[in-house]
Amino acid sequence: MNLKLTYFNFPFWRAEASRIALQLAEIPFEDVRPTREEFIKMKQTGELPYDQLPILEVEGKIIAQSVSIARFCGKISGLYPSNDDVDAARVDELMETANQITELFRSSMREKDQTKKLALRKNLAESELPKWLSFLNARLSVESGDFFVAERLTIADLVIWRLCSWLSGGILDGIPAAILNEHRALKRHHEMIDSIPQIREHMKTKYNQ
Ligand SMILES: N[C@@H](CCC(=O)N[C@@H](CS)C(=O)NCC(=O)O)C(=O)O
Repeated sequence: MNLKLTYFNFPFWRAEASRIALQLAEIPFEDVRPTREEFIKMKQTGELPYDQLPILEVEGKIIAQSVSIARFCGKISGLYPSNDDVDAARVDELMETANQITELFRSSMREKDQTKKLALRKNLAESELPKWLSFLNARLSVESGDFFVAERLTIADLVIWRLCSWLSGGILDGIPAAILNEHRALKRHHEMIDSIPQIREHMKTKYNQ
């Protein structure tokens, strides 16, 4: 299968979960990482269905929207439940939740005034994120296993792990790096995925992280 995955050169969940799923399954793909200027050109040429990244090209057909791409990559990589519709729906649920949490940042990302931006982030750090991270923490505990769904690694684990790395990476103004600490199951999950040897090696090689 001819696959070309296009996203910026950073390990955000929107593409990184799919990149890692394909890599773990040893499925070759073209890993395209455009600069901002190249991204603007892509928008001008009309090749992005929603003027956004990531996109995945499969045999010449374009798929957009991170969750659709992750679901597709999860399926072909064996990281999406194939014979249990409830487990599959749980994976979808978690990826939609990652999207919803990410969207909480949209207005503060766009805010140019630093004081207003920090006020928006304060609300995220003190109210919205603790609430949503508690929800995720509780969903993890439901399974009483190490993974979110079906007691094995799925694409949802990779998505939530990258989301949590972003939230606790100390790179978001106004969001403390300790944001995960209260959420014990989620933090344990994050450390567990982070220490899977192939994932560790990938993060070290690609991003020196
Ligand atoms: N709903 C889209 C959102 C994608 C998105 O927000 N992509 C960002 C990068 S993380 C982007 O393309 N930003 C550039 C822009 O919107 O101009 C998805 O799920 O993929």
